[in-house]
Amino acid sequence: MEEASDEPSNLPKLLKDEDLRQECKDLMSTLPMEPTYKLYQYQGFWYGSWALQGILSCQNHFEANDKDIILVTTPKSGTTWLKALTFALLNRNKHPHTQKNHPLLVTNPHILVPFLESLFYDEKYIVSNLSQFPSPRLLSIHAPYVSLPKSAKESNCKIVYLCRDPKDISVSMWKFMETLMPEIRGSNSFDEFFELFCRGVNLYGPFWEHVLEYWKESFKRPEKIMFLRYEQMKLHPTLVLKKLAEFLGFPFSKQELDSGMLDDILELCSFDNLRNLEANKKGKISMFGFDIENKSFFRRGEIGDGKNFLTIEMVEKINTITLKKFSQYGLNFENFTMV
Ligand code: PAP
Repeated sequence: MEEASDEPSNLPKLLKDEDLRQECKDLMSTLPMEPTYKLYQYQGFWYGSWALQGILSCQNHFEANDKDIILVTTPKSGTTWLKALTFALLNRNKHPHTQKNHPLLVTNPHILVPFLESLFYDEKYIVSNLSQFPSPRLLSIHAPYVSLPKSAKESNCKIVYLCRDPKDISVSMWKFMETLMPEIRGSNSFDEFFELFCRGVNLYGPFWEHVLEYWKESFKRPEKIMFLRYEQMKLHPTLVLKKLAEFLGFPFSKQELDSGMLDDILELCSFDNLRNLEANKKGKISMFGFDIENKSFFRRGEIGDGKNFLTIEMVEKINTITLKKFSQYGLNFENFTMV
């Protein structure tokens, strides 16, 4: 089996807003803007200035090749988990799960599988480094399908798409934002955020359109796009990991399955294991314009936690939107058949 991506080095230092490139500033001045969180609407979806610059650079400069593997997620859908699982899966020969200093034991998954938007924030970095990633390059992005770089759509690179029940996403996103921007805490702040979320105005929103684009594409090109839900991963982790390995062209052999390797990888990447590692309890990672504490990627890791925070009215509201947008496409987060 061919070996896969290992740790990329020298991740770029983030620039500040005032350092945005002129092309991005020029574009921003023409785009609709949401003032509370300073989001800009580009190609129908909402971005912070830093992500917008990253997306523009990706669109202009990223050249996907047929061997690339790109993990696409709606924010707070389990990106960190999917990164860990895919990294462990692809590197299982080079880094057996038994390895004492396995990269996942000492490094946050977001370093091992970087976001393209974050890499492309600094064009200089990308030109010099991305070509040096080992093949297959394992990368990630939050971009909607419409804004993916052309080469990612047209090449035979594989795309694994992950989303999650929007009730849980809305709460997970809010809790994450509170850790990044403590100043947003306040009695009415979540209500305002939730209203905007329901109107599709949030990072990489509208959530429902983001999901539907990939859902439809996954039927048109099932060999290229694998569509996953966080809930499937939680309820059927063994089956999902097996299918993921097959989809990516790195299936588990009978011998590997008999040895229990699949369960070992699941254990390595489990919420409790990753959350309790020093590498994830401490330290920060610079991306998307923030210094983000590694521990903020590990909060509850459960299905249905949104209901503990949302009012009955909020649950009804978001369920109604989801039903209206998704039911005609046979898509939901409660009652699905496995991949
Ligand atoms: P990102 O999109 O900003 O990278 P992402 O990793 O998608 O974040 O979201 C974090 C969510 O995944 C958190 O959900 P919660 O807020 O509802 O708790 C986090 O707890 C959960 N998560 C992280 N790692 C795992 C894991 N190994 N297994 C299950 N869930 C996980």
